[in-house]
Amino acid sequence: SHGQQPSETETSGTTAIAAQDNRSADGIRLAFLRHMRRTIGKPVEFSNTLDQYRAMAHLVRDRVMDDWITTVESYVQHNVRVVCYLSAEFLLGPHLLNAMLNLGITDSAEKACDELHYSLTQLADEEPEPGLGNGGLGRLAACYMDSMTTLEVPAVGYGLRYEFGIFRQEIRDGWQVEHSDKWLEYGNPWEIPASEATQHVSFGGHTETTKDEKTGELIWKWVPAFTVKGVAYDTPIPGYRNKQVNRLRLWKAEAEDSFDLEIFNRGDYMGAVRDKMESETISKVLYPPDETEQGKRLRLMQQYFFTSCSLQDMVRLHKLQKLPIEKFADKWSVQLNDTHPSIGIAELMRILTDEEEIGWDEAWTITQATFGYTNHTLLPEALEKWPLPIFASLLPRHIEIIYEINRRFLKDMQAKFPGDTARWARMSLIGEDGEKQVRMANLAVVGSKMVNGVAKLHSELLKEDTLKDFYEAFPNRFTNVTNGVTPRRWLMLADPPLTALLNEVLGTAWHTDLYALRGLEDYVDDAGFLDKWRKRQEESKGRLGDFIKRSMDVSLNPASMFDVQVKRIHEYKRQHLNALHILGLYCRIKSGELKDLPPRTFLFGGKAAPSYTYAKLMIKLVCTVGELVGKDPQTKDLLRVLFVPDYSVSLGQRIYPAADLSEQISTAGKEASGTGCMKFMMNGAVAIGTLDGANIEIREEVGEENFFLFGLTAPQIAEKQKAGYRPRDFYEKSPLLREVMDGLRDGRFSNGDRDTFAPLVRDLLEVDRYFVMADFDDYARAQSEAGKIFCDSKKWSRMSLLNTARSGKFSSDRSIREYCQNIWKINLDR
Ligand code: B1H
Repeated sequence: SHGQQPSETETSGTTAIAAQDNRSADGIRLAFLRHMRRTIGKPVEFSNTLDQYRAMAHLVRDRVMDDWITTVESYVQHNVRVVCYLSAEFLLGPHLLNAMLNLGITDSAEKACDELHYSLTQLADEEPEPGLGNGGLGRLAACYMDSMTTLEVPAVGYGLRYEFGIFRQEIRDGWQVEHSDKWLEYGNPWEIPASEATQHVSFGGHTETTKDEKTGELIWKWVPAFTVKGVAYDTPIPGYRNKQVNRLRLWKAEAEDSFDLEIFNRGDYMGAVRDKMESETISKVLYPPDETEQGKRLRLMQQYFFTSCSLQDMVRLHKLQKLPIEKFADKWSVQLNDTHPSIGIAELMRILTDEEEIGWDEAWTITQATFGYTNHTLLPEALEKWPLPIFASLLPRHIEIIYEINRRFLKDMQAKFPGDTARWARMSLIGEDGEKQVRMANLAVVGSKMVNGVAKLHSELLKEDTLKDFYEAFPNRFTNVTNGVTPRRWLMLADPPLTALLNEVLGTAWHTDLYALRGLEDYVDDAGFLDKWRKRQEESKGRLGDFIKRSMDVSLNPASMFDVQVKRIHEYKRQHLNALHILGLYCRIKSGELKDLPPRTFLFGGKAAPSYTYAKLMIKLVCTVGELVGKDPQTKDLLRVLFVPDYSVSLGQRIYPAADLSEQISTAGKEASGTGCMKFMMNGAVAIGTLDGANIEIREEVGEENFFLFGLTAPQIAEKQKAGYRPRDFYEKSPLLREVMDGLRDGRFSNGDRDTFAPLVRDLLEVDRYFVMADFDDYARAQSEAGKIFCDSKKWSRMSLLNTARSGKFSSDRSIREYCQNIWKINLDR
């Protein structure tokens, strides 16, 4: 068999047992020893844990590579249609244990480790997490790669190989401090450079036209100022137990060798170095802050760089397979993960018209048939718009193409909506209010065959509001695909004891058909099983408690309710609402009003954008509340508030299984979907939340009696906004809110410091864009209800079990099936 690697037995020296197959414990142990010698280059007895992790990673990679080769061969042989998922972020999380899980070699690896006297989990903890994403959007891309491969959808993920991922967060005196993330410092065993795929991407310069001598047609030529080399690094993505492996291809920017030399030879040494630096800066860091002109320009360069490399790569592969370029859209289905890669629409037009010399109309038909656009946010400040001067100077040919797309598009709209000049102006790809801008969302909608939101409500709001004009012009272009998360990482990897319990009663079908978890409902009145359910929940909390003790030296009470909010820190996600509610509890305990409160542990985690001052103040608020309630003898046994620093995928895997209550408290209409809510649900946490994003669908699935609902609805919010919202009215009406806000203003909670939180208090009482004041009382009501039910442990376990049982819809396998059916037109039952 070809899986066999003879050298494993050849070099082992210590044992006569040949590796019968490379998935056995013996096979793994021998491969480990071989990599320790040949890849790490150390006698095993001198190796440290990092060496051991690396040796293990390499042998697991070998096993993934075998399946990769056969997958690629079969794709080429069958000339399959390929999905290209273009995303500026892929937040993969650690590979080692995930790859073992998907290959089905975890038990063998554990056994091999036992024999070598190592702990597999300790080895795995050495892996630096590839933090190539900010939050939900990047993690979604990673879940989709897992599901596409598991469902055997031929797919390539295309993105940027950032040298520095999302910053590492430290909390110092309650304030966030950022450190750079050197995830590549000791090499990355999970990637393979693909030299054949190197691309060249141009920037700047000007365009020229010449007349074709025979036809008299105008020929456009882009004369760029400089080019940058794109080097491909591939990471294999294994499917779940199906021997399929897809490719994640990330581009690294490097200086063009010849280009450097040319300047260098002219004697402009500084210039050569500067250009080299500028080239390599493109893939240096994940999303540099874009407030400055320089930052904006760099970000646009990143987007164009990886999108152009990716499209050129598709064209290269297309031709390699001798397919006619006119059939591009039959072969490739390109999904735009938000507008970040939407410049690809103009880039494909450029490639087809300027380079492949296809006529405009045909090129446009191909382009539109190629792309799909997923929108991830309604927040106006997150809808990308590029100042025209920056855009035109970096991409002079693309701006011409966009003007031409726009000219034709507006002509259609003028025919469709005669006289409606205001509508034309709103729909134009070029914004003319104030400084001229290129509107990337408009470009993405106009250039795609399908547009989707990421949860039912979000997709409706897109049609009713943000993209209303476009919906009215192209109603059939709009659809919804509710997000999902992969149960392999978020249930099986995150919670092995729960997985074992589920396997025991349900078998293993749920691993790839999460709806099979419904079978759990048979046990909902089984007192013995509910007891088991509660015990395993307590064990999960104990495991997280051990970790927090080890890493933060804080002891948690596993009998208390674990009430968790982990996600990016943002005003619309309202971590401050959570903190203010805790201050409310504090006040009521101090006044003697609250006595028999069930003890609670409030856990927070998440990063604030480095330039987002308000969000950083929200972290400080949480930490201040934590110190206050933790020191006060009257509250310290009842309330514990902890901000867990440096939230990440791997930390999430520790936290979700231990949560009792899941905080999903965004202002209605603001969270496009949310995906953390789904991870909590699968792991049996009950949600407290608003009617926002995927919460609505979670509540629909789990039943209203198993969800703690509160707060204004999206239409109520919109109405309040129109009528003129006055947060102070709510402050005046609610005695508890008044006590909390007054206390915060007067320094009662911060050792007399009245300054730190003054901006926050002022904002909440005077502006409160996210309706924290309006929702405070109802949130406190829902919280107290949750607290009461938690005291009835049987009732709570029942709710918890039903959350897991009814989480089937939220598998990313279901999402990917819908993308295949409604957007990519890929038949899954081949
Ligand atoms: C989401 C983003 C996002 N929506 C801009 N938009 C970024 C926008 O660095 N940037 O410029 C980064 C990220 N991220 C999230 O996507 C939504 O807020 C969530 O509700 C949703 O679940 C997630 C996945 O669809």
